[in-house]
Amino acid sequence: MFGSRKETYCPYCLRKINLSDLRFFCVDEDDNRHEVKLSLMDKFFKRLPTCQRRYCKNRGLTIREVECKHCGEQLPAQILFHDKYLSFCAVGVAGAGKSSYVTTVIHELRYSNVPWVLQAMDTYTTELALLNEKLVYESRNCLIGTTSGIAPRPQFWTILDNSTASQKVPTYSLTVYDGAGEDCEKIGYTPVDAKISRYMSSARMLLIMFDPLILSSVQNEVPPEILYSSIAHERKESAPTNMVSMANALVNYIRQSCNIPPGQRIEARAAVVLTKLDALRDTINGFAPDSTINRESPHLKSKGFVEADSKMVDLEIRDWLIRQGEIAFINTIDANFKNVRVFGVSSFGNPPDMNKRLAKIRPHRVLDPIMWMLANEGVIPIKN
Ligand SMILES: Nc1nc2c(ncn2[C@@H]2O[C@H](COP(=O)(O)OP(=O)(O)OP(=O)(O)O)[C@@H](O)[C@H]2O)c(=O)[nH]1
Ligand SMILES: [Mg+2]
Ligand SMILES: [Zn+2]
Ligand SMILES: [Zn+2]
Repeated sequence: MFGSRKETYCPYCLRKINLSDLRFFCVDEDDNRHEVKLSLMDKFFKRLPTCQRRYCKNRGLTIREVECKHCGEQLPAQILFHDKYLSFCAVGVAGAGKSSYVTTVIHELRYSNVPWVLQAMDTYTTELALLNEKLVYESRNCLIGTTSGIAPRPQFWTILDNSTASQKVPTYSLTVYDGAGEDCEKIGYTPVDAKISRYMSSARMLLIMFDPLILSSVQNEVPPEILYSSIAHERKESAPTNMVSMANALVNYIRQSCNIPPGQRIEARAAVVLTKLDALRDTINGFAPDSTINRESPHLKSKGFVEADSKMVDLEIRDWLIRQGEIAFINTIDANFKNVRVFGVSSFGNPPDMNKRLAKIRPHRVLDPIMWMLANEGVIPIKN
């Protein structure tokens, strides 16, 4: 499951794949889709095949469509040719802020001063990123809830690592799963649930998104207009308030699908991410103005992952969660995952207004969990 770094997995059925596990198709203008087999040379050079059909307009061109032999799902052709296979899966109750978070992370990775270049591998990823980016950054509207009842379609990105001076630019494939909270809350035994749980169990990092605004202790303190604007109203009816039962459902599912006995901790990294930090700014029981969590993230500037800063943030938020009575949630996560780190983020930087319109987007610490994953995968150095 969590194999060595050079291995590639089908992001849908999670089988380990190489060239011979794929089927290739040439699609010419007349929509005459036909299969193209690998030649011996293709296999030897580990390269994509070219169409050899006699009168095909694409003869001699590299194929564009690839599917997994095992599950039949379409994959981006480049997926095999990366130095590392990274993936994360955002889970959390409905309206926790998962999609907003993913949107700002992708935006930060693409447009702020980071040493990486991000490229979408397929049109679905390109279009979704464009749509969400327009909504949030240009129209300044909140996103609407992710469609539930279907397994989330993975988003495929290539990261080009510009931080090394070597001639060959290392590339990493980054798969992002962002499903509907409604589906994570009541995960059962339908085929869709099985698919979602497979995604969760295969991810190299789980982002367990924790919405502080579901806690009654917080609801009593946050000004009503901020509470109103920071909650997903279309989800209000179904919104559960219990992170512990969600955490339990989550770990049971991962255990089952990966066959991990109860006494053994799950290997996947778990980043617990407290969202919507901006909404807590003026609460008495919130974080002190000079606390580490309120300071600017130091990682990018330090060109690495600053362990001391991250550990401090982890402590501050754990302490805060305990003060809110959420010790059972933290215990559940700690008891089940080998590697847990707690983070706090604000995707927007400010709460939306009463009409759910956003001010200029100023993400706070959104890249921290991603930098933790990159540091642990050896992509960026750990600074002590
Ligand atoms: N104040 C504040 N509110 C936020 C922030 N991020 C998200 N929200 C609010 O939370 C609501 C839900 O955000 P989404 O990103 O759609 O949540 P989700 O977890 O993807 O929800 P589902 O797709 O339904 O599971 C938004 O409409 C915003 O009102 C944030 O950084 N600050
Ligand atoms: Mg969503
Ligand atoms: Zn597959
Ligand atoms: Zn052809």
